[in-house]
Amino acid sequence: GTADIDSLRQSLITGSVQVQQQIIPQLANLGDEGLDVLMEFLQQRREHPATWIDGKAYQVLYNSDAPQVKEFLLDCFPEGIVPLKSECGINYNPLQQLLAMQDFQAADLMSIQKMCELAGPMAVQRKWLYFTEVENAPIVDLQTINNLWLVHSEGKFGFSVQREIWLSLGKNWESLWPKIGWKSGNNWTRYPNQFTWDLSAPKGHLPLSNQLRGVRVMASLLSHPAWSKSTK
Ligand code: UYC
Repeated sequence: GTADIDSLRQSLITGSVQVQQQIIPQLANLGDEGLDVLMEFLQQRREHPATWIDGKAYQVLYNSDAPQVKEFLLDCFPEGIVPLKSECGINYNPLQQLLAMQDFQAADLMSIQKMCELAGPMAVQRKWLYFTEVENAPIVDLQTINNLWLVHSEGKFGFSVQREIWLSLGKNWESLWPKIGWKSGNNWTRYPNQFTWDLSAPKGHLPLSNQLRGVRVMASLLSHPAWSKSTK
């Protein structure tokens, strides 16, 4: 009833991240009144950079059929909650949509596609990257891709997450692979079926970088100035 909604609304606004995480799905199950609270919540937080809690609330709304929600999103968040900044006119909305739907497998492929677009038509045709192309990728674009992953994965997935783990392991690749679920013992995780395409995956599991041509591309990516504190 109304009392439940009011107390959930209060906890959503004032609660810890853990509390908020539990309340969002409860509101999602309460029909129009729950959706109203989630819309109000997103609206009120829009001055601040989106967090993964905003991501959770947005995902509920994005996946709702309610006409008033569709209108609200078109009005207030036509391109999602992460600013889709690009230095070279790349459209990141397809990536934001796949992540909002939590289709991590398609989002992973889309990320590779967008990284190739960043590098130019040769890379788009080739469908993979040289490490020099990654080195030259614009900071804002990489941050946009990364922020989309962070916000839509409870902060679990993204290049910056992989970088933190890699740094914590002294940049040791052989320690990184099992930690992020890309290798088990002597066996590489096989693409695509052995990867975990949901939030039960280990931290840093996605997005993938194919290691078939060696680690230099991923080394360039994780060393990119996009992730150094001073530029953020
Ligand atoms: N694949 O094994 N991967 C592909 C990964 C390796 C291989 C794509 C990641 C090891 C082949 C993605 C891992 C290896 C293809 C990834 C992984 C290997 C392929 C699709 C764990 C063999 C077919 C996009 C490190 C021992 C395509 C793309 C080709 C595809 C990702 C084999 C995203 C993270 C060393 C044969 N693998 N990949 O890049 O290029 O094609 O022939 O990393």
